[in-house]
Parts: sequence; structure tokens; C-alpha cells
Amino acid sequence: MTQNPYRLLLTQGDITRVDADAIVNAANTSLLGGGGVDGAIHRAAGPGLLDECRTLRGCPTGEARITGGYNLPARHVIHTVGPVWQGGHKGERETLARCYRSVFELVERQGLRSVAFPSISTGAYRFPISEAAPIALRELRAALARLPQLERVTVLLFSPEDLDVYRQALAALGATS
Ligand code: AR6
Repeated sequence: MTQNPYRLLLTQGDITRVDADAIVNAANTSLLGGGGVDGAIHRAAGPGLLDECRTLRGCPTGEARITGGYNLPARHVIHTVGPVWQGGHKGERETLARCYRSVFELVERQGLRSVAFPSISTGAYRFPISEAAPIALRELRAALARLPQLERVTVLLFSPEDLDVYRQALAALGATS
């Protein structure tokens, strides 16, 4: 299938400001907030998000849960729990891929048309971003090929350095697939 390249956007910025059907949160298994992008999303969404998260009773690593977006411009938040990097021999790569697939299962089920991701696991969970980027991009491209309902998938990189890593990974994938 030919893919419209404009359906996948890599950009630098703050995910809490993105207007999309859903933004993805790099959460922890409690789903009760934390630092990094999780803290930023909870601060921007307001206390309604934490109230709804409490009703979910957590989320195992590699799975995903959907809530409302509350005071965010995004309509929904999809919370997923990435793997903690432990050197790469504990199935971290497969678990990270599973996070992206779990998010897209919810996207498909809810009929969402636009979704924005942060770089899952590459902050506090220490997954090397040069290894995470090709895994993320492979899953995003597979979902775009599989789900015609998807109009736009955005990756919001927090720093220009992270954006460069993703851009280079996308160029490298383009050459091989
Ligand atoms: N918009 C986009 N990206 C951001 C933002 C933002 N507002 N803030 C940070 N990032 P992290 P993890 C980037 O640590 O590694 C939390 O405490 C950040 O620069 O947020 O999956 C949770 O509760 C990095 O590139 O998530 C968990 O305990 C990326 O988001 C734990 O951290 C992910 O970094 C999850 O760790």
C-alpha cells in the first residue's frame, strides 16, 4: 500500500499543547502520575484526570488505557507503561513495541483519527533513544498502513537532539523498507 508520508509528522514541542483526538502518556504502572511527560500531562489536564485514573486501578507494562483529556486540548489521553531499560536483555525492545501496538488497538477501537506520542521510555526509564526511535517508527508506520482511519500520527520530541535522532532513524528505515 502506498503511504501518504504527510500522515506521519516528527516535530519538537510540548505534547500537552497538542490538539489531537488523543495524546499518549508515558506513565507508570500506578497510572497515578509522576515526573516527565506524565507530570506535565497531569498538571495541564487538571485533577479530573487523576480522579479517572484512580478508577482504572493501574496498568501493566506494555499495555494501555484510555481516559478523557479534561483541560487538555486533546480529547483523550492514552496511558501506556513503557519498559525500564535494564541493559536490553530483558525483552525491553519487544515490550516497547507492544506499548505502541496497545495504543493503536485503542485508537482503532475508538475510531480516533489523530494521535500524538512522546518518546516512550527514553527519559526516566533510560531506554537509549537511538534504539527506541526505530522501534517506535516501525510500529507507527505499520499502524498507518493498517488503519486508513488514521489521518495523522505525530511524534512530539522534547529536544532538538531527540528530534534529530528520530529524523535520522526515519531516514534509515526509509532506505531499508
Ligand atoms: N512533551 C513531550 N515530551 C516530553 C514532555 C512534554 N511535555 N516532558 C518530557 N518529555 P519520561 P519514561 C519527554 O521520563 O522514560 C514518569 O515519572 C522526555 O524528554 O517522561 O517513559 C512516569 O510516571 C523524554 O524524551 O518517560 C514514569 O514513572 C520522554 O518524554 C516514568 O517517568 C519520556 O520521558 C516513565 O519514564
